[in-house]
Amino acid sequence: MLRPATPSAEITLEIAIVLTIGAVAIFVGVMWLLLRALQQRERRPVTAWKWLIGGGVVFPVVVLSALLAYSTARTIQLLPAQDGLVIEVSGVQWWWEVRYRDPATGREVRSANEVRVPAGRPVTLGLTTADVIHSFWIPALGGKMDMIPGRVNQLRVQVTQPGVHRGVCAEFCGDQHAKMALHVVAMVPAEFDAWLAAQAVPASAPSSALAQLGQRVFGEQRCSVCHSVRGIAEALQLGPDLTHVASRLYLGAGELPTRSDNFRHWVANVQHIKPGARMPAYDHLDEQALTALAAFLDGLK
Ligand code: HEC
Ligand SMILES: [Cu+2]
Repeated sequence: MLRPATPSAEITLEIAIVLTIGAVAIFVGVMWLLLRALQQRERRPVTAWKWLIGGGVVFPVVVLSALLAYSTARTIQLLPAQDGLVIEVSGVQWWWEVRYRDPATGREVRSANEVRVPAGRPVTLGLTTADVIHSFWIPALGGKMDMIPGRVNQLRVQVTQPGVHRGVCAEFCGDQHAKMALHVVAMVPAEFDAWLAAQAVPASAPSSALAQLGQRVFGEQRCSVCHSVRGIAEALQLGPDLTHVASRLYLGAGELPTRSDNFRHWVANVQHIKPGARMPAYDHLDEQALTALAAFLDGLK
């Protein structure tokens, strides 16, 4: 929050600072008057009315009206311009589904746990949920918005500079609520366009023998009931789309950095890493099957 990455977050921070300084100044003033009053022995009833009217009516009306006018004027500037780019983010126990539209074909491109945006361009995030109420909160972007069943709430953001910002679910949503992080990755616009075009492409068939074995294990173990790998397996979307899973920064909603050994660790120990997660652990698989699965997943760049 203290390092704002969007113009709206800067405005929010400025309002917070002004209000805090005002509150502290008034508090110190009141305490000073209180101290003076306690020290004063003699009573002077003549000035009491002045204090009541001045300090009790005139001062609060003037100060609160000024602060109201200021914060209203600033809050109106919070909304960036509307732009064509819309990204849908859906909260799921306990991860985030992210959907883009491919500008070339108009088709939907699914990803997870990571919202990529072009820096400097306004983006509208359509926020909803697949199950219970979640809350989308990226402190550096300002604003926190609930994700409510059957509704799409809009959050408009414009990230100034390229960079990565971490966020969390800010509404208790069950067992693994605390392990439900997501990242906003702001990219140079040209890189973003290239990235989105690459995400829209289906997964390519694995080339190494190990990864090919991994793809077989993926089919045999029925991972494809829950996970789509576009071009290889179509699923019910109960779990994150894995078409380009290896190109994401983290696995399991911010739990593990994406690395080959972490794919293996995740698949075998998901119920230790995120107890209660809606994916069974595959600790019964042998070394070779796990290594092959990891090679297959790691190839999904
Ligand atoms: C019953 C549905 C289901 C099955 C079957 C399933 N998964 Fe999952 N998987 C999930 C869910 C749900 C998540 C998200 C868990 C979370 O982060 O809370 C997940 C997450 C993952 C992730 C992390 C993805 C990311 O972007 O964070 C990987 C990798 C993964 N699964 C691989 C597999 C593999 C490999 C198999 C088969 C051996 C498998 N899954 C079987 C539901 C399933
Ligand atoms: Cu949540």
